[in-house]
Amino acid sequence: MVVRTLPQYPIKKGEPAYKIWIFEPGWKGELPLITNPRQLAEQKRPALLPGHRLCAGCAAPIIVKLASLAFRGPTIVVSATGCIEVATTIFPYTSWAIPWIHNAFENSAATASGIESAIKALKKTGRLPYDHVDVVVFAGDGGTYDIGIQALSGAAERGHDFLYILYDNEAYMNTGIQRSGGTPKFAWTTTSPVGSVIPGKMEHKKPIADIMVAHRIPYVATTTPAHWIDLMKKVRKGIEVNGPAFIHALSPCDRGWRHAENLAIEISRRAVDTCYFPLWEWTPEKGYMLTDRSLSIARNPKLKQPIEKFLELQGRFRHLLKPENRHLLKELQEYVDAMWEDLLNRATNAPK
Ligand SMILES: Cc1ncc(C[n+]2csc(CCOP(=O)(O)OP(=O)(O)O)c2C)c(N)n1
Ligand code: SF4
Ligand SMILES: [Mg+2]
Repeated sequence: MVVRTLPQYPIKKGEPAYKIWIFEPGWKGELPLITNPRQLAEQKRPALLPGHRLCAGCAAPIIVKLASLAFRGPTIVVSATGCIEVATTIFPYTSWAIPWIHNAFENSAATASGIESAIKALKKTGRLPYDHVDVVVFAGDGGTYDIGIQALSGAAERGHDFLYILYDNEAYMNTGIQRSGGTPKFAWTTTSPVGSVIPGKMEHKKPIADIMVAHRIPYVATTTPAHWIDLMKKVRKGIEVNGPAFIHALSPCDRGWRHAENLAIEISRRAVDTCYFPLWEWTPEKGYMLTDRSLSIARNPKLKQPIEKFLELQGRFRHLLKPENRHLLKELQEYVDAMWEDLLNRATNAPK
């Protein structure tokens, strides 16, 4: 089956912002299927099928499903060891409806590089029956901030054409909630316990998306599953650029963050509303650009919420709301404010 190349982002002037071009596997129409999110949910089958064993209330499968609704297809998914991998491919079953490969914890970007090189070679010799085959990685924070950064940095520097989606649940979750370079300061984890010696993790989160910007790859963005149009648009952009693209998606984990099973979306929303996790994208042409709710907050600072709004729903931060830890809360608020100010100064579309 020959697959047509679909229209490129950005969407044309005058079209509703939510309009997204979708390729449905097996679809043979002349024009791309154009749909809105509601139709999309009704019509398009996500790449991740029901029956996986990720925890009830986990944000990770929401991210995968939304992302896959924006795939143009055909797509090959690469999975680092982590919750998404262990819970979707329990031998002899799989929840993936598209080609999928598991690699070791540390080398998903290297695996993606190899696949992309093979696709290029097939294309060059006329043996690829498609205009393009997209390669998308899903890897956790442990597999990205820590053990996978070498492979990721190398693949970015070599310029391989793939999209890397980091689902950041801010700890090594499937192995028992150990702290990672993505765990925020003062969060409880099993290796940064809260007690009389330390009040949780003592270091701040590594600025992983900014580190990817420093590689000057074609596209870098942040997103959350609560901002689903934002997420799908960014995934599609990341796929359509030529060269490496990186998307940092916040991924609440009810087990590790100690929150109720129905709160992943609300917590994602509050992460953005408090400016703990701002939404932006970066391209070499335009630099940092705020998107969605973060752009609204930049235009109307009254919308910005205090950091407690993000913390109060999560057991991993319970100690920060005790009266004796008010100074820690103040420190965290000042850190978030400083990071937000810094981003406002860098964002080319923030009101100056
Ligand atoms: C080299 C190596 N070290 C350790 C492990 C054990 N291990 C597998 S997954 C994992 C944690 C993954 O954390 P993260 O990438 O954040 O994904 P999550 O489980 O949180 O989804 C660890 C420590 C491994 N598989 N390989
Ligand atoms: S441990 Fe957390 S990230 Fe892993 S499946 Fe459960 S809720 Fe999701
Ligand atoms: Mg993790």
